[in-house]
Amino acid sequence: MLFNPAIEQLPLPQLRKLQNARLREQVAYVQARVPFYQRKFAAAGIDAATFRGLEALTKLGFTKKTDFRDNYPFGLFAVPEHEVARLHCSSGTTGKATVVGYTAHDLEIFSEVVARSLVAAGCRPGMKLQNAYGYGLFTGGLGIHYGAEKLGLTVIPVSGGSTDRQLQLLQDFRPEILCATPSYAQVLAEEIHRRGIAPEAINLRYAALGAEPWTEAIRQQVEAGLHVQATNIYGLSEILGPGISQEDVDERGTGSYLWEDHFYPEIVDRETGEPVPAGELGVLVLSTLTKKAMPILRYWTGDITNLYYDHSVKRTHVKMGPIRGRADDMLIIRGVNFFPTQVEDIISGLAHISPYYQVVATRRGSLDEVAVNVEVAESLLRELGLYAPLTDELVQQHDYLRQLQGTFAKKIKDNIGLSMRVNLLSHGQLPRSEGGKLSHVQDLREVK
Ligand code: DLL
Repeated sequence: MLFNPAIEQLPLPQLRKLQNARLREQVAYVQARVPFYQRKFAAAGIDAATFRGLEALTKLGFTKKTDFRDNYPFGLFAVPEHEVARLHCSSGTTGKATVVGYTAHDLEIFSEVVARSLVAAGCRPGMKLQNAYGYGLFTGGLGIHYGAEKLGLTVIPVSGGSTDRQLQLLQDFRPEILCATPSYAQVLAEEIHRRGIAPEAINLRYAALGAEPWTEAIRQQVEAGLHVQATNIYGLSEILGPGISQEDVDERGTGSYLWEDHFYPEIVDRETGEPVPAGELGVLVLSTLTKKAMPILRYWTGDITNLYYDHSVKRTHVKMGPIRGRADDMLIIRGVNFFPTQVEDIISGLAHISPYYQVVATRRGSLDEVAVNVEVAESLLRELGLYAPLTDELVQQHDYLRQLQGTFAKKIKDNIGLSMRVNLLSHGQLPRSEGGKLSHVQDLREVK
């Protein structure tokens, strides 16, 4: 089953034609309504009346996160405030929130692409979906919620956290689908194992995981622990929210379909901003083609990935590889480039370490120093009878924790080639944003 076969299987030449027409319309729309784009177009010598569509797109320059901050809160809106039906925010754990707005029409499209995504993830009308993405200003909760309703699912809007309640509902309501961040899905899998909950007690079949980078190793753990088929769902508030791209459950590991009729993707070189050769890695840049409240052209997502067409498959839309990191997350430490996902790969091979970690870079004199702060699995601390927040002193007093710290540091050194200090923490010690995410990198060095 496809949610919208006519569009999802639209032959490429027609899809391009549709994108071209929509892009030209969107360019004319922002030129008439958004001072930020009026200024940008004037500076680049662009006029909607003569704009040639996709082939001229790169002339537009980029829209960046700072443009949202500079126009806080409503400066990028293309409609009067009373036409905005909903507001969301993309809030990091630091800094001013990024505000995004939607008209009723935008919310319809939001639900449509999420419904398409959920079908690709394995959902069928009549199934029940437990939604463990945070409800609130974060786009994950409500975004999935309305798409699931549009598809005809029964939604269990439990929101993030409260592991006891999540597990209770999984057993009592017996949903077939779980939507959660991959790290929270790992926590649930671990708790099910620890509590000895029998596989038959839970009826899950599918999990749509996203909102943060994850790896094949995490997929295997979640699939084995929750007895599901786990797919990737990607999105970002500035462009919409979840549902910009989604992996098909039968094509797991081959990339996520990006819904090209509403979002036009490009991959550019992180240094030069120029398009990279087809299929190569670079920064994902997205343009909205149909948004009314807050149309955004050439948004620099900062997410590193690649795009390719896979002609042997169910849909015609382009596929996006997994997010390999963020352009601004990459750290150069004593000359070595590394992405925090490399630390994540090591974590997924270690018992008793949770997926919650943060890499902190500092500089002492002219020397870079890196610490990895990571939360230990709750179950281990309970076994050790440790209920107070972990401190280095406590870690040194417990042989097992000291060894765990040493093993982790050694693996980092062996695999990444850098010495990093490992700080073990208790669950909840690292700061999370409202969406339950935590930023995996903090670069506190003065000279970058
Ligand atoms: O995280 C929207 C979302 C909600 C997506 C639920 C999927 C599921 P933001 O809070 O604006 O929006 O954060 C967007 O999160 O630029 C990526 O860096 C990261 N991200 C989102 N999905 C994925 C994914 C939501 N599947 C930022 N894989 C994006 C890797 C992801 N990173």
